[in-house]
Amino acid sequence: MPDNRIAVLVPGKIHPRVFERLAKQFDVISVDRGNSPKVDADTAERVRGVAVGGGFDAAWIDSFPNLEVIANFGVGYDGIDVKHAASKGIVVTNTPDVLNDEVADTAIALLLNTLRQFPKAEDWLREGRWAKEGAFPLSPFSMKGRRVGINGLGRIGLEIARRLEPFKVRIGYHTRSPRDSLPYDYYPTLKEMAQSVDTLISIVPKTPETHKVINAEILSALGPQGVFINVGRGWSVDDNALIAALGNGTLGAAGLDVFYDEPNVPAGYLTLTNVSLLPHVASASMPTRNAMADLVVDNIIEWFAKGQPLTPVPETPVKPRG
Ligand code: A2R
Repeated sequence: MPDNRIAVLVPGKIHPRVFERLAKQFDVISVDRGNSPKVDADTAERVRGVAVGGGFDAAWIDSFPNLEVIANFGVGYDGIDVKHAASKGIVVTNTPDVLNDEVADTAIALLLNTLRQFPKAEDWLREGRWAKEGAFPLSPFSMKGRRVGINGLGRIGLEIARRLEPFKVRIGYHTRSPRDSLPYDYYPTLKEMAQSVDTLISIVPKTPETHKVINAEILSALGPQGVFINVGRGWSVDDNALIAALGNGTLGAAGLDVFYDEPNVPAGYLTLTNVSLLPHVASASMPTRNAMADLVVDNIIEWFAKGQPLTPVPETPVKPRG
């Protein structure tokens, strides 16, 4: 029997809860990722929604003539050609807020791991070195007395700042527009901030303006006692400059959860001992990923029920469904 329900496409892998919930009320069409979608013309015509965890470029958008909504799994939607979607009246949604706490918690954990070398200390214990060789070496850095600058003080950046307050560190931030109601030091440029702090946490989106903004000049301004933490996008970092700065002592240490070309991590990081590396796990807990999955599905449900998704991105303002 033909499925007369609205067809929603899922390209590649996505959280299983998205599938389960969508399948209750939509005809879910699962396709492999690749250069172009492998679906017949009839199916392509029937697709009116997309739930996606990776990219969805202009060619994919153009493959579905009746597409109305693209629901992205994640707050960063740089993999979706939103400009093209907007030009065709297609709404794009993301999953803001539901991951703020998890990502902010991870930023603090990564900062502490980087400063105090806890992963290495655990290895020391597990490898039997504590018993054989004695105490783990003292960590060269500490949270005490740090001056922290946050590059990006949006939903997640603000949660990071709030978590830093009880550590009694000085907190500043750089964004394009100051948030005057907040008690933190504002820096109109990233360079001025890097010159004034010794700890830089980056949580900006991937945009043309944020490409490789963490460069040799910024790292050198942070200095040998300086620490850089990235939980935003690898896109914002000049890896060659960071690897060189960590290797020659221009910068003290770094903690990275995100990389330029995931899951490929530049080999230069792997041999350095003053960098703490995570495989993009900032939001990766079951409760938070479930909440993100729910928001993806709820955006699609709300769009088709009411013509008003819960969390459209600003580039695709919602016009009521005709
Ligand atoms: O510049 P503003 O005032 O629009 O502040 C935003 C800041 N931001 C920038 N700061 C400096 N230079 C830029 N070129 C620039 N572009 C954006 O980043 C704002 O404070 C922050 C982004 O905040 P939200 O849009 O609330 O994003 P959220 O939820 O905090 O997530 C940030 C990113 C995602 O886009 C993913 O790439 C990653 O975290 O997971």
